[in-house]
Amino acid sequence: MTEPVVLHDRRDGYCVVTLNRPHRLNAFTEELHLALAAAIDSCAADDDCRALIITGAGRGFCAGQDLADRDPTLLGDSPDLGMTLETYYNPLVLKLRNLGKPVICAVNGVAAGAGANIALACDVVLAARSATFIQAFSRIGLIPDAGGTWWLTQRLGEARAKALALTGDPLPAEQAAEWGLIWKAVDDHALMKEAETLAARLAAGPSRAYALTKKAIQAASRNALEDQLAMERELQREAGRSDDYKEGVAAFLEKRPADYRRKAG
Ligand code: LHQ
Repeated sequence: MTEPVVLHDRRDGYCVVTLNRPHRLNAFTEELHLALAAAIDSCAADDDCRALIITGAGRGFCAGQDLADRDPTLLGDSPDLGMTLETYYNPLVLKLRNLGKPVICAVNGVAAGAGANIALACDVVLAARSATFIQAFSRIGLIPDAGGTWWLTQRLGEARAKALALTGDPLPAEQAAEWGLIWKAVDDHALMKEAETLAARLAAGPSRAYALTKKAIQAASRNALEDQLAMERELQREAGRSDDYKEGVAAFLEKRPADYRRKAG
């Protein structure tokens, strides 16, 4: 029996999705794209899944596009990589950004090419101290994709974005955290424990507020302050009408922990 290319594990309140092509450092094939998209969709549809962890099996997180896979390369003399992005990578980035639940990426090892940029599309990125982020594209005559030109420029500024993209040099996890590209670098052996603790904590939190927070923060970079203030007003109006807000305030006043996972009613 062949191993599934994506493992999907349901825990109490959250899901763990593991890219599972370790012999190829979990590089993306068409099959992996389809399985990952299905796993994220299943998390989206599952009310008991309140947070998602994405990680990789083996010593790498993801080496980007599988350069030996049929889809992008065997399209004759003039392959249309734009079509590959349009069909697989761009929808994946938007699926992660639009998922109304926190997505934690546990970067367990090297994250290269589109593998680095899919990690950076997640909401909270934790990385093993030994992991590196490599904008490997320039090594093979491509430009950063899967949002790479956006994440790097937004988070690091043009100087660092350009140097990382043009050189393709590995950025160690600790440096990535110091520069604000990711949330945190943690000891290798502690990575999954830390990701799971965070996922459990977020799964117990106010899920509606998390979804709205994600939406507002993602809109901030394209909004003028006035527009962002207006958006906060609308989203806060919505949050203020939620059961979670009622529960949060009641718990505060009653000096007890809030129970956001209770069933309404
Ligand atoms: C791989 C790969 C890989 C296949 C390691 N493919 N086998 C979008 C649209 C359409 C098309 C094009 O691309 C894109 C976006 C992209 O992602 S472009 C960027 C694609 N990725 C890369 O260029 C990275 C290629 N990999 C590497 O540079 C190295 O493998 C890194 C630096 C990630 C890790 O190096 P090492 O730790 O030394 O590992 P390794 O190179 O020995 O890799 C282990 C095995 O995995 C090896 O196979 P083997 O049979 O020799 O054990 C590699 O061939 C295989 N592998 N990446 N992307």
